[in-house]
Amino acid sequence: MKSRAAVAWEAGKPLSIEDVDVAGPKAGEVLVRIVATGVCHTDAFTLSGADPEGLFPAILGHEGGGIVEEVGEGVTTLAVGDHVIPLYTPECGTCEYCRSGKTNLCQRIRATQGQGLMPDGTSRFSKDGRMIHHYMGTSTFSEYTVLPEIAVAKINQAAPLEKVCLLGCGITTGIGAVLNTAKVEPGASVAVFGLGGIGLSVVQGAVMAKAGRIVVVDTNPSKFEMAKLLGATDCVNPKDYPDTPIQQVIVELTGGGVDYSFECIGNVDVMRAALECCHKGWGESVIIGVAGAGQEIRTRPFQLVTGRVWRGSAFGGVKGRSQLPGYVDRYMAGEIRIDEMVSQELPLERINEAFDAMHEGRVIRSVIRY
Ligand code: NAD
Ligand code: AHE
Ligand code: ZN
Ligand code: ZN
Repeated sequence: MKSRAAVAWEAGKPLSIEDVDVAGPKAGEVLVRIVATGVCHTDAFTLSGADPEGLFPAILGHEGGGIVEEVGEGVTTLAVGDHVIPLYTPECGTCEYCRSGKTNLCQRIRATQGQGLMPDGTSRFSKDGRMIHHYMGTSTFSEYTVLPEIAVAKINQAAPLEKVCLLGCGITTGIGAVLNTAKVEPGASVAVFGLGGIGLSVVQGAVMAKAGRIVVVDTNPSKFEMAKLLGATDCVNPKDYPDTPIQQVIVELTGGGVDYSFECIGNVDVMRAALECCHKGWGESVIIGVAGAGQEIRTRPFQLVTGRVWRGSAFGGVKGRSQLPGYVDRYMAGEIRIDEMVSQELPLERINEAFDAMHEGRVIRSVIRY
């Protein structure tokens, strides 16, 4: 079949709107019509060419909501008409990782997913006979996409897909990093570096965890209004302290450092500051931001010797098939805020404007509606 899609033909170039060919679902796969998709900074990161796993041509996008249109042979847990969220972190339930009880990082199809292919080692996308890669196993920048059954979460049919699509990455990642990875406790102090869709969702998660002080840090002060609305208590712009390392500013502000910090930018220097603004003896820093090829983190080992802990979090530690539907239900119950995070809706034809707006810091999230 034909599908409208935004194709990344090469790194660093705008996406190109095309009619691509989509092959039907094979055994264990489903065809999904994407109704809406968010644009996450990770899409921009890969498009920039900084992603060591970046492959071109590809159809990017990993923050979608859609409806199952066709199921392949042997699919038992999904049916035509189901409302779903594609999962870049699948959940097979049977691999060593799924059974460990220690991680959400199912590895069942990770190898082929990283090669931009479906589990059988081939792509369902092409244009004029030229193969186009999948991306993160989701490719939500195509109106029709094919997904492995284990990479699809079935959700409440009543949920608005143009909002809950953001649970496909940003909002779940931020909230989950607080609740699952850091396990922030009531009264704890928190610092959040970077106030995009991820950082603001960390703020939201910190409020859900009943954190005490929530210090937010961004070089773009226009982000502070939304952060305060969500529950931030202190806003810090590093540009206001040109002569003082930002970790020192936060240590002084909090009388010794925070209990938990979260890096939501992808900047390795900020990752260091986020660790070093943590309280001696027990402070924990969670890296969420994704850094480019060749980038490495540094600190004095003494920072860890003296009790600070460095962690990372992918998709907020959330298991997609079993736990994401509950996030949708919590949104429907008014316990998770999404609507405020949608700064603009755009048709697919204007998707490059969403990338421009993100780079210029004018939006929290843009949502593409097909
Ligand atoms: P975004 O572009 O919407 O937001 C980034 C924010 O960081 C912006 O507000 C920007 O002003 C701010 N910022 C940039 N440089 C800064 C600096 N030096 N000091 C302070 N603030 C600074 O991005 P996003 O979509 O929220 O994504 C954030 C990061 O999280 C990206 O690296 C993305 O790839 C990553 N990410 C990771 C996961 C995961 O599972 N680990 C999931 C989603 C996104
Ligand atoms: N491909 C990159 C890493 C990209 C990355 O870290 N992705 C996150 C999700 S970001 C969503 O916006 C993730 O889940 N990683 C776990 C995984 O298995 O990819 C690189 O550096 O190679
Ligand atoms: Zn993302
Ligand atoms: Zn698994």
